[in-house]
Amino acid sequence: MPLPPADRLPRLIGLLNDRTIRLAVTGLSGSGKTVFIASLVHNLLSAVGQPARLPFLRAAAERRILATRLGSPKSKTIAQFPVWRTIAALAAEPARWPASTTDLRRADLLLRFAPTGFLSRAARGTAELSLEILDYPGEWLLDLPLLGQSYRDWSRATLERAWRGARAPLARDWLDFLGRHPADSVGDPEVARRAHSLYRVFLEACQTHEQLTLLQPGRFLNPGQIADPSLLWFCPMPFAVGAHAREGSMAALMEGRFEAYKQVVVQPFFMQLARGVDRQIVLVDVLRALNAGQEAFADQRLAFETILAAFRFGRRSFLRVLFGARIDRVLFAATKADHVPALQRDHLEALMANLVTVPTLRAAAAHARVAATALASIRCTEDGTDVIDGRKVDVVIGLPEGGERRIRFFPGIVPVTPPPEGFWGERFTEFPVFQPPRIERAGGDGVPHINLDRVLDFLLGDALA
Ligand SMILES: Nc1nc2c(ncn2[C@@H]2O[C@H](COP(=O)(O)OP(=O)(O)OP(=O)(O)O)[C@@H](O)[C@H]2O)c(=O)[nH]1
Ligand SMILES: [Mg+2]
Repeated sequence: MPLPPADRLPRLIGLLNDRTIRLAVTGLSGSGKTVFIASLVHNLLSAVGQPARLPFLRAAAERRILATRLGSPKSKTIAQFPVWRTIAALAAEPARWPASTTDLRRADLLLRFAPTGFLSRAARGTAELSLEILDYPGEWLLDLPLLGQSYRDWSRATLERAWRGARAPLARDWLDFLGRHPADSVGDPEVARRAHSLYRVFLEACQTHEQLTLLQPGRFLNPGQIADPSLLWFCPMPFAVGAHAREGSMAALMEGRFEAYKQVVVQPFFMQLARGVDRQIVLVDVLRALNAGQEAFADQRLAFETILAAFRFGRRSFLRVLFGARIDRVLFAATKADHVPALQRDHLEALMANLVTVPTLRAAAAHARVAATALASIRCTEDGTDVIDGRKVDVVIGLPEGGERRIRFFPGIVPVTPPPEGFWGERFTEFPVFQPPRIERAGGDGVPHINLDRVLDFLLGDALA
C-alpha cells in the first residue's frame, strides 16, 4: 500500500540528503594518521548534544547531529580499525599512544543529522552521512609513484640519492656488494636476496639514524602481510647509460621482481585505498622535519611532493585514471600543533600553506577546494609563558611521556617559509613526546584538540548541510 504523502516526505528528504563520503587520510609514517582517525571518531561519537567540543563544525554547533554510531564492517577483505582498543589505550592510566600501523584498516561511522534545507525543515526529515575512513602504514604511500616509473628510472633516481649527503655513508655495504655483482652479471636469486637485505638495512639506517623519509619501496620497511616474501627480494641497480636489462642478467631478475611487486602488491593496495575517494586530508609532521635538520626537511618535502605529484588532481590524475577517485576537497594539515604556542601555530599554518603551493594550484585548477591548516588531533599541552634570559617567551606546558612533572617547553620560532641556509645552524630543540590528556573511554566529553572541528567542517560540512 502506498504511504500517505505526509509520511513519504521525510523518507524522500532522507534519499535526497543521505550520502557516503570516503575520506583518504594521507600521510607519511608517524605523521599522525591513526591518532587523527581515533580523535575524529571519538569526538564525533561524543558530538551529540555536546557542541562545546566542536564549535566550528557547524552541524554540531547547531545541534543538528542527532545520533552517531560506528557502522558495521562492510568489507570482508579489510580489517576494522580498532576504535575501542585505540580509545581504551588513550584512556588508560597512564595513557598510551597507538602503535605504528602495520596493515590496512577501515573505520565506518554513521551520522544521523537534521538537514538545513527548507523542505527538510518543514518535513522534519533526517538524513544520514556514512563516513568511510582508511588507515594504513605511512610508508606504503611511497609506493604510489612507483606505479608510474620503470625499474631503470626508479633505480637511477634512488641511486643518485644514495650517493649523496647523509645517505652515502649508510649505503656503502650495499653499494660495494652491487659493485661485485653488476647489472649484467648472471641473474642469481640468492645474490638478489642478499642485495635486497643489504638495501633494506640501508633504508632502516636512513630512517632511524637520519630521519629521512623518501625511502622506497615502502614495504621494505613495513611489509604487512605478504603471501610470497620473495616478491620483495630486489633492489635498485646501476645501469650503464643506454643499456637494457639483458635476459638472464641480474638486472632482468631485479626488474621482473620490481614489476611483479607493483602488480601484485602496490596496485591492489591503492585500488582499495583510492577507489571512490572524494575527500582527502594530507597530514604532514612539519615540526619533526624542522627539528631533524636541513636534509631531513628537504627529504620529507621531496617525499610528499613525489606522492602528491602521483595524486595529481583533475582529469589526468593518476588516481582517477587508475582507480576512479574524484577528490573535490583537499586539506593539508601540519600535525602535532600543540607542540607550539598560539602565535607559532599561525606560523605553522603559513609554512604548511607555503610548502604545498604547487599542489594547491594544481588542485584548484582541477576545481577542487583546497586549504592548509595547523592541527593537533589530541591536544596534550596548554599555552603559557616563561622567562628565558630575562625575556618573556610563549611556551607550551605539558607532561612528557613517562615523566612525573609538567614542563614548560619553548620550541623556538617556526619560520613562515621554508628556512634559508643559515637557519639550520640553530636547530629546534628536540620535541618531547607529550602524554595525552585524560579522556573518558566512552563518549562523554570527547578529546581535546586544536582545529579538528574546522578540519571536519571543511571536509564534511557540505554533506552535513
Ligand atoms: N602532542 C601530539 N602528539 C601527536 C599528535 N598526533 C600524533 N602524535 C604523536 O605522533 C605519534 C605518531 O602518530 P600516529 O597517528 O601513530 O602516526 P601514523 O601516521 O598513524 O604512523 P604510521 O602508523 O607509522 O603510518 C603518536 O604516537 C604521538 O606521539 C597530536 O595531535 N599531538
Ligand atoms: Mg598509524
